[in-house]
Amino acid sequence: MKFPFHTLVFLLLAISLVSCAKPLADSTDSETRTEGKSQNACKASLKTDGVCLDAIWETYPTETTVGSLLVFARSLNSDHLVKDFSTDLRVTLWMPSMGHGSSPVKVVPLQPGMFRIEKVFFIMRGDWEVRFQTPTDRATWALDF
Ligand SMILES: [Cu+2]
Repeated sequence: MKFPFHTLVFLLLAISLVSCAKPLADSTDSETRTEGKSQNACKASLKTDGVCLDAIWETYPTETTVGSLLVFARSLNSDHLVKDFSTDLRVTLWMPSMGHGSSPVKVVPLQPGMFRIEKVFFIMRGDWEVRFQTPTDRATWALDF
């Protein structure tokens, strides 16, 4: 069975248009995602302090080894490090579904606005909270381990 020539041209054109349209749609999507990401990167918002706590794993914990977390105090209004952020940051681990904590972590101030949270150990798999507390505010980062 043969198609008329103009049908073939039309089909090829349609296919090329579809294949062109996809990357364009993808790039629009990824731009939106990138914009959203900088907001999502705020793991815990200290709204009274006006500080967003960004956190990245330096070492991800396992069921038998401790992890460490780098925490950056970023201004809620800009992407700037809050260089006078209180060094009196307290951090605890909590499993909300079962109502228990874990062993104490160690908060190491690296420079104003930057901390390393050491000895992060989750004693079981499941839902956990990293609870941040300053003298004037508190915030929680919920995660699955
Ligand atoms: Cu538990």
